[in-house]
Amino acid sequence: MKDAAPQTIYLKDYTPFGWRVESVYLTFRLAASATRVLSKIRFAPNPDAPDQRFFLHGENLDPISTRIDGSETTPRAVAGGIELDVPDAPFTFEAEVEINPAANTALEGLYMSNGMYCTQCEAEGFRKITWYPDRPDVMAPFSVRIEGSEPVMLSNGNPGASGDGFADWHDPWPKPAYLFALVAGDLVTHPDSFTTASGKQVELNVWVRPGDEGKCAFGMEALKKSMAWDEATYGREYDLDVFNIVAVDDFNMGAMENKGLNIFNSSCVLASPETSTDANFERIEAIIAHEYFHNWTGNRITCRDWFQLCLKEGLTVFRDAQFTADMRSAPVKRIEDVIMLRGRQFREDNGPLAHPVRPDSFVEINNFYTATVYEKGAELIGMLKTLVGHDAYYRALDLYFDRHDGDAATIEDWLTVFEDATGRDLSQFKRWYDQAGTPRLSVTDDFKDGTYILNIKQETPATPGQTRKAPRIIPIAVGLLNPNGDEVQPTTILEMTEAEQSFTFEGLASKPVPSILRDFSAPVILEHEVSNATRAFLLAHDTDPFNRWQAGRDLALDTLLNMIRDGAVPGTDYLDALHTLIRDDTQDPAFRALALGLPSQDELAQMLHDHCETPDPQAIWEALETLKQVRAEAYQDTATRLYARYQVTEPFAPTAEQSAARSLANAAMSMLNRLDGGALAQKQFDDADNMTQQLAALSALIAADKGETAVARFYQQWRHDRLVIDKWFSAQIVHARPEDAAAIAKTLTQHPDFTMKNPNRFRATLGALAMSGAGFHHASGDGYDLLADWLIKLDPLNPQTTARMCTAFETWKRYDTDRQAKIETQLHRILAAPDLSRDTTEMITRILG
Ligand code: 0A1
Ligand code: ZN
Repeated sequence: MKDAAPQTIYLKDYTPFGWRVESVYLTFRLAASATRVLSKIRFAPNPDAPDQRFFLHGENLDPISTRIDGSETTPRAVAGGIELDVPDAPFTFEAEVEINPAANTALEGLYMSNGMYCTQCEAEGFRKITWYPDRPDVMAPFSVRIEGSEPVMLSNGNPGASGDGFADWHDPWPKPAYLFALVAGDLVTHPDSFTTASGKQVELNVWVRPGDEGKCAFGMEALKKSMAWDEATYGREYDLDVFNIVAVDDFNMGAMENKGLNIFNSSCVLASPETSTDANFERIEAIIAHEYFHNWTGNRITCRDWFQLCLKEGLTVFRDAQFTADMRSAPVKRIEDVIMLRGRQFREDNGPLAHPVRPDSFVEINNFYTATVYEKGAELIGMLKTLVGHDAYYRALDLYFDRHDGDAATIEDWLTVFEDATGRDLSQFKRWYDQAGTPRLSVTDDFKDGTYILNIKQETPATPGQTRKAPRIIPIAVGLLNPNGDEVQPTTILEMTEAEQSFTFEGLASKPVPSILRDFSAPVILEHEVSNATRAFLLAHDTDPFNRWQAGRDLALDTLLNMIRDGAVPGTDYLDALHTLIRDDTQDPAFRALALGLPSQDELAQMLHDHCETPDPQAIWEALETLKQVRAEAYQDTATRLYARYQVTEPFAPTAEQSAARSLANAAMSMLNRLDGGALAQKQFDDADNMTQQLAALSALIAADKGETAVARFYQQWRHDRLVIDKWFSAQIVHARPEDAAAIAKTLTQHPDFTMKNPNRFRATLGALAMSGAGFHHASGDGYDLLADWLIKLDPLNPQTTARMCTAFETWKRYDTDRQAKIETQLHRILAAPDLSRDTTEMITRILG
């Protein structure tokens, strides 16, 4: 059966499916290149959607037989599936199809990874397994029999009978096909159990390939913490007898929340101190939580159609962020999330791929698993919570779970729940879901006779297909400090609803220093002329940790922009204020390490572009290098002291406390690395007994051009470990000098361990190049050329990963005409590749604009 021809799908065209699915019975006869899938599906007419043709999705299926109520029938092949004439009453559809998991390199549907069978059905992968109404609003209970010789054979729900060559599974909870999963292979488990609040015992497993058993304990603990947290915070209990997690090496995304059988990219679940960094541990804990939380926000309540994706993703990202904030440090998590939001989502919102949190059309839904849907979607939940308050938020969530359990819901349903629970009119808030683009808030202030006035203007630039934007409701958290540093106005939420609005604070003795957008209370760009002295004051005195960090970041940005624009030398305002902070051992070391972090090359390029200047990637890279050098020289003694003071002497533990100490010590090490010819980094590399220390040292040595021996030794030590070798690939590219990055990446694509069939390895190499700033954007155009070469090669094998990586080019209009011309040539070259996938065609077309 041929792929459906590219077609734009519109939210406004939604209609329910004409039948309900009462039950699904599937039998899988596993064979690597010829798996048979037998289905028996009970359909009943849907009185709410009469008079439709009976259509089932299906792609790349070899039909063997089809029956309706026991009688053989021949379906009509149509674009994207089949049509059949069916009775005007309940009926049973039976089919047998053959599929070829071994040939499935797209990693959607049923495929093989290292000899293991596994599935990925979100968003539209189930149609590559058998004929089915593959849409999220069709929910049904599934019973599955797996026949094969694999030692472990898993599917969703609870286990049923099993014996020689077969295993049965039954999932009592109605679910859409995208949550279907099957895994079969030679797997071993790290088992455990959890007793729910109501006393139900749940069997837990983390299934991995033999040899990886030692990397499961952390993930299992994260799972148990997540289960307990969701009970304590949202009153949500788990609802099956078993919860299985499986690690798979070849996976397009991070992980997948299939009911009762979560499948993880092995990089997002396997962890050990020797092979995983502190950042890996934190991320794994968050992703395990995220997938587990989907059991309620995604599975029990799913999405009516894919336009509503943010309903499950925004809410679940918000929930996992709350979890991490509770498990670790809330300010650190908030700062990390905002850095990520600005780096990925603001970038997206400001370019040709900008789209609303709830898009209204798409060609390929896989292209909409974006930072806007996920991360901005989560920010919207955070704003709602701020607007209605803590108690009302949890009241609304209770109502949501009560009212919509078992539903395929919409954003309208979600907002109605909040309106009903709080009595608030949320029609203006809904604009956040419908309007793309990042609002800009420009702020001026006045002070007279004890009254302080903040004048705020909101404006959202035009985005593709949306030229005019209506004002949104924006919760702006504000506090005021008096000039001696005391807080005279604790955090209060200003609700901005107009395009321009003034907010008044009375009874002040002197003009206060405002702290605006505390805790980053809305995903906006704040423009407020502030002197560097005021920023230094806020860095020292603000009671809001996010805004303290922001003040330091603004100082760094101002310093860097002046350096880039006219070669200015870094000012003492910044250097002194930062020095005071990092020297102060009463301050959280994680916060100090974050304050030492610098804006990325991409963020600086974006800033210059926002100011109508053309960013020069090389000049940005050089300014960052110069500033790092100046800081290293200015802080040498402090760095030496901090390095010694924050060595962790206890055995490695992936805790927030130890991670904080290591991050500050490593920040100190990378400063000293600029002054000592790599001696300290080399020593740390030689002595390291954990990956956080080893990788930081390796990166420092590469950046200092002293990495040759360490690079070779690292490879010898870790050549057997795929996930560590991914780090080896990317470190060499990310820390290379700009003029070398493309050549190094090219050489690495010729390394025997490079394979484009494994998305992690592909991303570790070509993705690292795409993120290397001045390396990717080197004036030679070699970076663009190399990436395009490989995207063209990857597309026939794996369209989904190819399309995602096209985003490397989304910022092309920022740059000078020479670079633009070079990128445009590559975009057209990709577009001209024969049989380019629907995924990549849509992305390149949108990027070209
Ligand atoms: N729903 C998963 C991630 C995921 C998204 C898309 C996929 O294929 C297009 C696969 C997985 C999550 O949010 O974790
Ligand atoms: Zn998710």
